[in-house]
Amino acid sequence: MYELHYSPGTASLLPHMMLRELGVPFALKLVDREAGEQAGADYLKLNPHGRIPVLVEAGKPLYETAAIALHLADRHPGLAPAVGAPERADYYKWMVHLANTTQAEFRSWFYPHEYVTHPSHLDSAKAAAGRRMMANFEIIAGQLEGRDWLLASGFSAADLYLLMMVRWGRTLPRPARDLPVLAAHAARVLARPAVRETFELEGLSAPYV
Ligand SMILES: N[C@@H](CCC(=O)N[C@@H](CS)C(=O)NCC(=O)O)C(=O)O
Repeated sequence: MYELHYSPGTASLLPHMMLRELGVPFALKLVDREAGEQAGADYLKLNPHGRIPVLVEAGKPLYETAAIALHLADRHPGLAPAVGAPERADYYKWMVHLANTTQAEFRSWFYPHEYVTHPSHLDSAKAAAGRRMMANFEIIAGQLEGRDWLLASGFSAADLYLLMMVRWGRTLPRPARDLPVLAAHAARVLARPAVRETFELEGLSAPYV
């Protein structure tokens, strides 16, 4: 059985939604961020970077949100096009873009102190991160225009990833949900019972994005 080390609303939200969508058994292990548990010796054995999430499978820890997501989608059918299918390339594009650009950029929005050497540069670093994020969301919205899901083949793990990004994007000067295409997409994903259940179990309250 899988064990998901999580903290409400953080990057663990993606694998948590996926596990519920896939209907596979798993146990949740809360990482107490307030107490700094992610930097403690026990957690560092699971992820030496001290970041959430970690998925433990048969005693073996796997870290990096996207790696966990790709692995779960490979192990259990339903959230990704088959290997070799035409939409598989788009699936890779979205999963990597959301991980490598959108989520990575959020690190500089939420943790700007990691990106400057002097506190006087903090506001500027955060403002620049916000600008990059908003531009990124505009491009994603343009790509999604006229369709229900990111992939032509239908709903996939990439849509869950985008929902998590749009949720985090509610803190930007112009929230991601202000782009109507993204708000409509988020509403579609949030209408899924497994997604609602995940949000409720994590104690996340509306408005979700
Ligand atoms: N690239 C990592 C980043 C994960 C990450 O930044 N997680 C945040 C929560 S959303 C975290 O653990 N923050 C605590 C910290 O950095 O001390 C991944 O995708 O797993």
